Amino acid sequence: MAYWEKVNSISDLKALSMKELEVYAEDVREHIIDVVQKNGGHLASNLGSVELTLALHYVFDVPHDKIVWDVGHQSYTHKIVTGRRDKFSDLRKNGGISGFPKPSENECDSFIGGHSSTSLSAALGLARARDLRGENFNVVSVIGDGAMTGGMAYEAINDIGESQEKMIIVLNDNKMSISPNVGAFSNYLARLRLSKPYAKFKHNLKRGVSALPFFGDKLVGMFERTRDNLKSIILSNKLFENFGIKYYGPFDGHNVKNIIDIFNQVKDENRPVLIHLVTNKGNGYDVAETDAERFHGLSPKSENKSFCFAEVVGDKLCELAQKDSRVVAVTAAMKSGTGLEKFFEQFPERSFDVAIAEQHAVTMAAGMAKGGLKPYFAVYSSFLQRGFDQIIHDVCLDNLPVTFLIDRAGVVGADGITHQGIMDLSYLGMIPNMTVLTPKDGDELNEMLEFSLTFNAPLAIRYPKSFTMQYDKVSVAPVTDWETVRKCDSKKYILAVGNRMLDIASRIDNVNIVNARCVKPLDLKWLSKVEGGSTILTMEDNVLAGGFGACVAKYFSEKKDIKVVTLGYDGFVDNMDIQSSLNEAGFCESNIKKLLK
Ligand SMILES: Cc1ncc(C[n+]2csc(CCOP(=O)(O)OP(=O)(O)O)c2C)c(N)n1
Repeated sequence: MAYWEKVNSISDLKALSMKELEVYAEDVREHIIDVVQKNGGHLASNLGSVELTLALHYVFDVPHDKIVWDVGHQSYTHKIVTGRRDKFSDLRKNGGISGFPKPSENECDSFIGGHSSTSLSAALGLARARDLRGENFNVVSVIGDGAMTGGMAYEAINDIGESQEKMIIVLNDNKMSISPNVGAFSNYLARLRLSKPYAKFKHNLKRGVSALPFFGDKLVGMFERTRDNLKSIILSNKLFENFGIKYYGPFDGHNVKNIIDIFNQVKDENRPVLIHLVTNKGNGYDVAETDAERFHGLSPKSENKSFCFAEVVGDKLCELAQKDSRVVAVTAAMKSGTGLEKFFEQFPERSFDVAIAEQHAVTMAAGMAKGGLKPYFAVYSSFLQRGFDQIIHDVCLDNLPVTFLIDRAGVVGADGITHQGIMDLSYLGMIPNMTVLTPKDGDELNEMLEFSLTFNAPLAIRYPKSFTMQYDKVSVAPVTDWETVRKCDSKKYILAVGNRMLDIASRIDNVNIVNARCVKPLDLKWLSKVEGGSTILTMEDNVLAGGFGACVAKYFSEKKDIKVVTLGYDGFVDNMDIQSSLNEAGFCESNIKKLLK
């Protein structure tokens, strides 16, 4: 830990020699391993980006220069060197530092991160703002090969290439998304990587000749032209250059000295440039290097093991696929997180990983449904926000039978504000033709999946990562009807949405508890029976605006003798543990009892 304590600021970092920088990189790596093993977090991605981050900070000056991290899950080294070293042990803990770039946390985080493929657009925006305001600084986007598969990245490249704005794109190519990267772009990068020896030769040659007296610059010019010709022979497709973005690489992304040289060479170029760095995900930690997928994201040591909805999904989808050949599964680079691994093994020809492309996944699934298949798109709630228009325009307008299996719904804990799945009931609830179900446990999810097979319209089933208890089955009614799980002699009712809310509600005495498992459409039969003088409390792991409670309140808006109280979130939830998020929103016994009085 020789340099961990000594490097207190970026100027300390810049004062290190190349040798010292290499030792410091190892210190940083050890601390990252140590903290992430306790607190959870994105281990492999961060181990792979230590050197490139140190090199960036060695050459550029934040916050004057702007570094935009794509997804931002790989920004731990950046956090450590930008004044957050002493808080690093509280990574991803409430009151500690976020696992993603967060401008409100530190001025060196130039842009929010969490969702993939946004950095090129954000960086271009910053560059345009800089120029229009007559300012002078560098803008650097750091984007992974996985994040490069998202549609926004191509929209940005299209714009960047034409605009010719001065900006630097660092492509961190570790051949992996969470799983091994997929798609034609990934294949293209593999071809570029094969040209590696050439790139090294080119770099060394250029450095050598530019040092020659008198003729050095001319030779460099000649070399540049020859190099471009050579390159067009060696590389059949100069994708970036054809888009107007100067390409350099591929280079070894762990050779900190070389990367510093490269950044120094390009930082004054007055046009968009892309530096292609090849890195190892999990670099320097054997187990993480060998199994980068498992070490992509670790859960905190303290997390209690409960039942996983994703496992139920995996098993049941395989069963459905056995009996119905129309069943196909779609993921946007989240095969393991959403429970589809088994399906991918058993039905490879009916499994589709479309890369980090949620919008495309939605419309592609709509096409599959139109073509006679029964697609299931398994996706995290917050990432499905990307496909909002596609759900409206491509799925629901034509009433197509696409089933959305929405995992990580509700508050998510340590991933924090960018990953909360608390908007889906609102944005799905407002779309005509969409049906929205929320299971109370694994058995009910099975029932809903069974129901989905014959349901011939858009359907969303939303659930958090896990459930802790299995409820008794009390109703044989269809899953679109609400289920009274506790009946008592009272005119007070809790309408609870999903397992988390039911778990909390079941701790409250003397109140009727209803499993409001079909959020859309509302169970009008049940609602029409509510008598005057009743109090209804709705509970949902979702924002209040446009949510379930808002719909129930609207239903009763004319009935002045029925009191409706709604519990949910007021806005963004900036917490990194689930219990604090629930408590702060008032999902605790004392508050619920007060509201029911
Ligand atoms: C819109 C969106 N979809 C999915 C994810 C989940 N996710 C986080 S990191 C990641 C892989 C990113 O791969 P890459 O950019 O190559 O970075 P690496 O982890 O390999 O360094 C994915 C799919 C996300 N953050 N945002």
